[in-house]
Amino acid sequence: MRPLIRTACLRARVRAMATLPTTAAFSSTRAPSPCPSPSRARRLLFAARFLPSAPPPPAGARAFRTSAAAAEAAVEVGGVKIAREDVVKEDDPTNNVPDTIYSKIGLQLHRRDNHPLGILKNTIYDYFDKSFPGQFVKFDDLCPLVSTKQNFDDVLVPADHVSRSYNDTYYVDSQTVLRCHTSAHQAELLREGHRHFLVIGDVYRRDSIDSTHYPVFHQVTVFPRLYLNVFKTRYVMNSIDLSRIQMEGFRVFSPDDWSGSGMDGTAYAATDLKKTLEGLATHLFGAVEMRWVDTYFPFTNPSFELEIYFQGDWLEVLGCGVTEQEILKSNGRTDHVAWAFGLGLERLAMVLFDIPDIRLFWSNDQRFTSQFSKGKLGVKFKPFSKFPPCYKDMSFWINDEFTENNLCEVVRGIAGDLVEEVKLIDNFTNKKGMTSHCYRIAYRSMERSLTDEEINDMQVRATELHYTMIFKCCLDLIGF
Ligand code: FA5
Ligand code: MG
Repeated sequence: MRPLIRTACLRARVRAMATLPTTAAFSSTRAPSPCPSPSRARRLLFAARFLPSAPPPPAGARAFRTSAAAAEAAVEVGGVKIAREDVVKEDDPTNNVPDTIYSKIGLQLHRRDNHPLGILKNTIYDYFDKSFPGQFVKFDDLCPLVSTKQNFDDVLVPADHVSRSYNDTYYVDSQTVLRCHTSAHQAELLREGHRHFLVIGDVYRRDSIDSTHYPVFHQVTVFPRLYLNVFKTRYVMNSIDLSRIQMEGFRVFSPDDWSGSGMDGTAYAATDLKKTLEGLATHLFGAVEMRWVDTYFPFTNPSFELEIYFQGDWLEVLGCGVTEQEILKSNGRTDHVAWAFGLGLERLAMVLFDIPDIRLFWSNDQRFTSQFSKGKLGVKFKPFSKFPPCYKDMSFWINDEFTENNLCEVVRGIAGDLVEEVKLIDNFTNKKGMTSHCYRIAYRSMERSLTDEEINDMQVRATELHYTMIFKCCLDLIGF
């Protein structure tokens, strides 16, 4: 009897889910469908959006919230007030921003002089101020909410590029995203007449535990309802990939600059770019071995990555290149050439300060924050008491639609930063060709001991939500 009861219960839930809107996640031309009234299953899905640190509002709270209260709770970035309601829209099928992401907006770790990211930012500023006195204008307070035009079109990201998908980017609505790179500001700053500038800001991406791509478009076409909601609960599993701070550098040259050099504009800019960035790497790391790797970005040609040899491994430090002519032309710089680079501050700071886990950057724990002070780059972090991880296993039969990424999202949605790892530990196929997976989930707080009770609760909720989704997927397949 037990399995039947369980199935019936799930079936009731997924029936309710089947009423969810079918808007294609990638379509920016279709208007959002109206949302049905909440169901238990829907609430289950949304529950995954809330972290222990950001509990869901009590029942009815949203209904009574006034716009004045929302405005009061808003964060301000670059003069723009951003309230939760502006960014997290549970009833908008074109929105996939969870509360965990909203809670990071406005923190601006890079603007804290005593924070490792602020210290690193200031050291990079020093380098540019010394190398190009008075030339580079700095922007570290630009609003992270940008249009899809700024984030993609203005920097020539092709219409079918994977980064435009709901799977990769946080959409506030079909026309507005949380910027996924600081390059989103290039065009507007050029139009404002800036020639040399640095932009530092928080960027938001929905990266997964590994970088393998899966056929997003196919999945969304076949399972729009399911995936739309799975994406809503998507979280980044690899701690190194959590929200990050990026710096963009941009330098424009006029024909006078390269005319006497014997090089054409592109070669001149590429040479200057490499020299500038090698100088920056030396400024930060001292005499370090480095190498250039050819790569591709839609907005530069040629494009490169700089890697440094650090503690026995090649580490990608930044991406860069000579800006595509089309970008310069459309923004008032015909006949000029330019270079641009983008680097991630956390990765560098982890190496320079010996910080073992990216989650620590977001910690308010005094044992972390008190270790760093203004102007002191490279002070080695002393780990404070490490709490042991707690492991829980989850086993289930999989079908063709199962992806590890979706499981990871579910778990991160429930447990937030408390999840350290989700790892496949058993993969078994029986004689009938059915495959089961067993995943081991490691929960660990950077700051405190977790109780058995809270871990069990998270595990049960994650399992329930995951099963609901698998089951919903099966019913979709058979046209239920
Ligand atoms: C970009 O974001 C480009 N906009 C950079 C750029 C700007 C190229 C201008 C050319 C011209 P990419 O996704 O590779 O590219 O990120 C740039 C840098 O951010 C990386 O080199 C790395 O330093 C950092 N970064 C990117 N992804 C991660 C990650 N998952 N974890 C840590 N750092 C990352
Ligand atoms: Mg890269």
